[in-house]
Amino acid sequence: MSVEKGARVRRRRRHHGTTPRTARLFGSLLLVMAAGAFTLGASPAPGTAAAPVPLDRVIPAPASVVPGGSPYRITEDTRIRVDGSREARRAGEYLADVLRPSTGYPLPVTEHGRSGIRLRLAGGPYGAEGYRLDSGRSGVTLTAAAPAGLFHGVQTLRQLLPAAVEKDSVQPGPWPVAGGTIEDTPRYGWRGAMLDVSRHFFSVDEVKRYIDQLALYKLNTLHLHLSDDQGWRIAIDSWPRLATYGGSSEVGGGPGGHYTKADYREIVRYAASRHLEVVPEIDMPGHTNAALASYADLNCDGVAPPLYTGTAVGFSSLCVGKEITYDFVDDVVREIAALTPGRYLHIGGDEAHSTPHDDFVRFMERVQPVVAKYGKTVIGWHQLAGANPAKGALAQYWGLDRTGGAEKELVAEAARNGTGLVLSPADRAYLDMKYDKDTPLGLSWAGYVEVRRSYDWDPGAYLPGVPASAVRGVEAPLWTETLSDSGQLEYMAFPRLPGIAELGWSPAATHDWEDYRVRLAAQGPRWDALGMDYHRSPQVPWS
Ligand code: NGO
Repeated sequence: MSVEKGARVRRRRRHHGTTPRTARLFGSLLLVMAAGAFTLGASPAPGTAAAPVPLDRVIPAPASVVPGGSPYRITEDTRIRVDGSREARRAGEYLADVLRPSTGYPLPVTEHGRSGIRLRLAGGPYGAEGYRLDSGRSGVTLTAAAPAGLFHGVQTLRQLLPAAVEKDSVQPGPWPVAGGTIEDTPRYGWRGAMLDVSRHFFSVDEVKRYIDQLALYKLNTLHLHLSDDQGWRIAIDSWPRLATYGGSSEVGGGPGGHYTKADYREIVRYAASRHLEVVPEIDMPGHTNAALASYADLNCDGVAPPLYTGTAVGFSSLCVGKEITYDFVDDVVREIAALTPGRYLHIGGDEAHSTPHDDFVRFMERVQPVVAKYGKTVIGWHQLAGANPAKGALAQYWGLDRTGGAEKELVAEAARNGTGLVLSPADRAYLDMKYDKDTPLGLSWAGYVEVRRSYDWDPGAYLPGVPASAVRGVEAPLWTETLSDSGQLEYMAFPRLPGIAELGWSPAATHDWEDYRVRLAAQGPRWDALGMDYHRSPQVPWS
């Protein structure tokens, strides 16, 4: 359990935003005002003893919320009661790990006793990820049909407790949970986040920290962009220089780095413990300078280019006409598939500007069967739609609202022919776009993307001519040309990531910016308590 605790999101230095001192002073003033308001009879602040967090103040918005009845109060006598299953016990231990540091209560995880917090796996209409939460005077019961559902239910329970529950030192409490019932299942099966560990390398602990943040909002897919022009980040035994040389730098010329196979397995294991499936990406045939620099033979002219530390795109290509290219692809795909319990392997395919179109099509026709041979399903960036996607393949759309009709029509046609779509429109879902002109980090090639813009669209109706059933979900990519530590990742991901998570989870009928921004504001104190950085967007009514 110690590894798990070590990776819990911890307090860290802030890089941006309001000066902490002013914020604290303002915070104490608010506290005094809130206390005053309470004695004067005005409505008390949510998350206090008198007013628990309202049952619907959750992100992603649950499918159904029926508030009512008395609240439950977690006390030093509370037990976390699990059924006999290993999975319920695991979810119970995870919940205990979240609650113990801040409450200071023992919270034993046990199969015995009556009241308390109860976690049970049972039948019911909750599918692979849904759950039901019942809260009343004698306890809170989470019911799910599958382990991931219990885990997501635990995340909901977490948000129903006061923000101070996220702190890692004992807080005064009290710890009420509003009464009522939530029934909840996700809209889409693919709710992803992509992390680019190639442009800048991120350590296993940094990736775990991000995984914990994704889990808060019920995301279930972590797509790792493991190779690009600037760095190859995963050890491949049959081509060792990919990692040792191709991974030895990054944007700006820093030392880079790579994951050993043991490191990578640890990321996969940790993600699975948070019910996230890891999707590895090897970007091909473009975005391959790090590989081309590592092995001269992979180049058409037999000459290895130097390592690249800039941020241009579209200049590199594997040599489509050489057989060794396919030996390389076979070895890489085989070794990565062997490390991957998940279903998918991402083969990139974006911005192959240095690969003639016919070669691109030829390359994809040879490479997709290799992925299938090693038991995985292909996903590629949406340019795959122009190259005969394999049966069952998914395409990840990253165009813009203003992207031309011809390109969108190509994607729609593939979708009508059975290619599933994951939506990551760059001017909505890209977490590396600047919020506005003053954002100190990020890029702006897709425009500025403030919080409302990233939230206010419907994945089900986004691409014209696409059958609703073709949309498998959404994903928020975080490219790291300008980002090199966890604080910077957080500043760009929050507060936009929860919005993409909500688009992936919540029924379209719950979509409402005015309601969402209030729920989003309530997350701020949680991120403060977790020591996370975030953008204090003027569009959000932070308290
Ligand atoms: C594009 C490009 C990436 C960049 C990113 C930056 C895709 C799929 N290819 O998205 O190489 O890093 O933009 O926003």
